[in-house]
Order: sequence, then structure tokens, then C-alpha cells
Amino acid sequence: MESQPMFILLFLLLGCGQCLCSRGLNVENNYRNMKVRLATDRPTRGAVQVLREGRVEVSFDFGATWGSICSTTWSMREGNVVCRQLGLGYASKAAMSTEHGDSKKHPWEMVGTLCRGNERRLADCTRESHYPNVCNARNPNITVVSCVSHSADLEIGLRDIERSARLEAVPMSRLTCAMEEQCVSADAYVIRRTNPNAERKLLRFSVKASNVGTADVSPYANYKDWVWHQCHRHYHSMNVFATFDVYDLKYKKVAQGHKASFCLMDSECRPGIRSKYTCGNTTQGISMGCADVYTDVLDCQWVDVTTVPVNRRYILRVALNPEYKLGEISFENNGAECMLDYTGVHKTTRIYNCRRSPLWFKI
Ligand SMILES: [Ca+2]
Repeated sequence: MESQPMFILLFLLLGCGQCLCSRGLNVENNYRNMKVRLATDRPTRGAVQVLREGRVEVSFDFGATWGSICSTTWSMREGNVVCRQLGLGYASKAAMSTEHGDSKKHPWEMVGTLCRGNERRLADCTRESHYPNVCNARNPNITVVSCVSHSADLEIGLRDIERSARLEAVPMSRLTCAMEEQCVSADAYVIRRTNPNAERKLLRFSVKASNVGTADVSPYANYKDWVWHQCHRHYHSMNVFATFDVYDLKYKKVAQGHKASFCLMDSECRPGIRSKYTCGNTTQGISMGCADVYTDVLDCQWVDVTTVPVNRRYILRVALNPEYKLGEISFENNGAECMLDYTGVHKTTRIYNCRRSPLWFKI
């Protein structure tokens, strides 16, 4: 760890040259021997207890010395791996912060982590491909996690997408509210100036988000921060709950849906389970054993495919909690990939062969 200030100085002087980055703190270490623990500078009450929240520390010398972690991708997926490795369940919080100490007092031993979320140990994760820009001498933040024994787990419904898919042509004059929420592609706003009745082709489908976990889904934002949407007359508790994207067969994105913000509620529950969350201003969530269904008739529940070339085959990808903002047991069941035959005509456009896919998605 003695060498870190020198490394950071070199790093700043050289402006993160590729060769320096590839020989950074995070490459040459022996990851197989990496030990992980949680620690905190906060006073702990009473006798020694198992820490469930703290800064994440790693050691590469069998516990003789410990250091902290800096990462740009630090999220619930990396947090889940740390909690799993420590036998503490699942991450309910994953942050880069100074709440349990800072990088000055606890210098980074490792920078650049990248986990899929299902690894058994942090040592099994890959690294960020570039030296993280945020890991410089001015950054006091270090990685922090909070672990819980029970967690929610969103699972996407595959058949719901296939069964409900339909293409609809709608004049822009009927999309005022949706356009206010940026639910159509950018060219529509230009066209509307001269032709307000021009039609948009919307690929509509329903998305069902079931909570198959062992705790309720709770929106991560404090309800005081929820945003009132006048047009739709309800509060949105999450900025990005789901994403809808259309790719060509080489995984080049050709259209994307609105980064949908949502009001979370229990739309349907398994027999014997009572729904308790509504779309109210303090009562949003998805109970264990319940699902929130966003039906194809809802505003913005579509991808605007007006400019997508017709008579071709595409891939529709739907992802729940794509930014890993909500803690979950697994992120392997959050995505769906479906084949899309797009003809530009309702009768012959279809979505089929939906498969489950992880959130982990590399092109
Ligand atoms: Ca999940």
C-alpha cells in the first residue's frame, strides 16, 4: 500500500496511459488468495458483533494488511457477491461513499471491479476493462455494502410479452402525455411542428414483474423524493424500472423505449396472498408472491418503431431494474430476449421465442 500515492501521482501525470492502467493496482495481484471483510470507523455498540454494513476491505497477503476498493461499477451485483462470500445474504445497499471511512485513511488496495452478481467470491469477478477515471487522488470514496438475510427478487414474465405484443399506428395528437414523458423517438418532435397528426408506429406489449424473493420490493427512493406526474396523475417512485430496446441481429440498437419510470404496486398475487401496495404516494412496492403488471394499453408501454426498417428480423430486449438500483437475490431472471419480425403492418408483425436472459449484457 506504500506504493499507492506514488502510483496515483504517476497516474495523474501520465493522464491514465493505457499501459500504466493495465499495470495498475488491480491487475498483478493474486486474486485467488484475496480475502474480503467488512469494516467501519463508526463506533460499534457492545461486544464484537458481526458487521452487516461497512466498507469493503480486501487483503492479498493472507490478512496481514487490508485495503479498500474503488470502482465505477460498484452496484448491487458486486454487493451481492461480497455478502454471499461473507455468508451474510444479499446486498440491500451498495455505494461509493465515506460513511465508513475514506480513501485517505483506508487507501485502495484494488480498483475496478466488475461482477455479474452470481459469483461465489469477489475473486471470481472480472475487472473493469479500463482504469476507472473516478479512482484518482481527489476521490475520498470507498466501496460500502449493507447485507440482509432476505431480499426481493424480480422475475420477468416471458409469455406476457409474446401474448400481448401488437403494432399500433397512433396519431401524435393522441400522444400528448406520452410525448411529454419522452416516450417517442426524437424525430417525432420535429415532425410534430409541421404535421401534428402524423402517425407513430408503436410496438406495444405487456410486462409482468413478479416478486419471487423473500422480501417485498421497496422503491429505493424515499417517498418524499418521488415525482408527481400530472399527465398520468400518479407518483413515480423509480426513475428507471425497466428498459425496452430493439436490436438488429448483430446487437446494434435500432430503437429504444422510454427509460420507463414507474409507480410500483401489487397488480396480482398468488392465491392466499393479499395485495397491499397501491399506486399511492407512500404505499408503493411489490409484495412477496405478487406481481406488478404493466399492460400494453398503458401509456409508454411500447417501443416507437416508426423509423425502424421493415421486413426484417430483430431482437427485442426487456430488462427490469437495469441499473441495479434495487437489491435482489438474483439478476439472472430480470431480462427477456425475444425475436421480433417487423413488417410495419399489425397483422404480420410478431414477437416470439422469448427467452430469459440475465441483466448482464455485453455487446
Ligand atoms: Ca431478479
